[in-house]
Amino acid sequence: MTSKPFQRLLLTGAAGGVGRVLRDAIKPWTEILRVSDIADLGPAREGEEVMQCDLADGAAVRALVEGVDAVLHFGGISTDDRFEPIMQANILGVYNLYASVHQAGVKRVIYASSSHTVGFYRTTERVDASMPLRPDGFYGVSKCFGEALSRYYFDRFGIETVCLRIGSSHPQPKTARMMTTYLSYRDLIELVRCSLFTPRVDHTIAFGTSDNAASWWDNREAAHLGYAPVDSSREYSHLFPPTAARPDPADQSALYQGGPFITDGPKY
Ligand code: 15L
Repeated sequence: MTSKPFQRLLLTGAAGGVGRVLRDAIKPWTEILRVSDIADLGPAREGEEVMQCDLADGAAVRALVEGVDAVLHFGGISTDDRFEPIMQANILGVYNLYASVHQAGVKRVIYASSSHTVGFYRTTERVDASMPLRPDGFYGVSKCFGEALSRYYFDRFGIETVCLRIGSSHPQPKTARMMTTYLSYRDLIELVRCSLFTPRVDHTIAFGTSDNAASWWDNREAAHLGYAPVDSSREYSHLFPPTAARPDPADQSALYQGGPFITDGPKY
């Protein structure tokens, strides 16, 4: 019997849209997959451990991380919201995660960041990982915190993180904007695989999109991951045909990369 590359991986946020996809996809890489969410995950499948967990509960997160080889952190709130729930799930939650990772001696985290860390760049601009953060709401701000915290844990303790600035990972693009930000599930899995298996990643920030016709993001600083997308939003161009019409200058959401996130917040 051949053994798998990892003994135990932890996937947080396993009940979410992307988490459900990863739950199936990463199982072949690990003897035991520990899955977690604040929501019910149902019974453990073969080779799984299920641990329901509120990321704001430090002791629970400490137990969650114990004994794992690496963490895929996809838990927390995945869209804009009021500050209080964002603070609990995404800010306190990611702090609890890194404090636990440090104390448990875990060496690598794959962190689901977001393109909303830079959503306030205009759609006419091209953004790379070295450019200043320009979040487009409390959600984006919380992801900036996670990127900064993971940088600190790398600089101080050498704990490696790949921050994935995921565009829009859905079965297919749902809006014209997502023709640029689309990340197919197949490419998402490949990006996570590269992030986990590349021998040395230090602290990397990678944009997560498929090979779409248009892009706002320059991924050269993540080239060492060897991520090569195979899908493209082109196959959905019949749903959102390119148009020569200029965006309405009064419509802020059409002018900035964050799209509707720009104008949705702040929520109080
Ligand atoms: C995100 O960060 C959300 O998690 C996702 O649901 C999408 O809405 C995506 O951004 C987006 O920008 O389309």
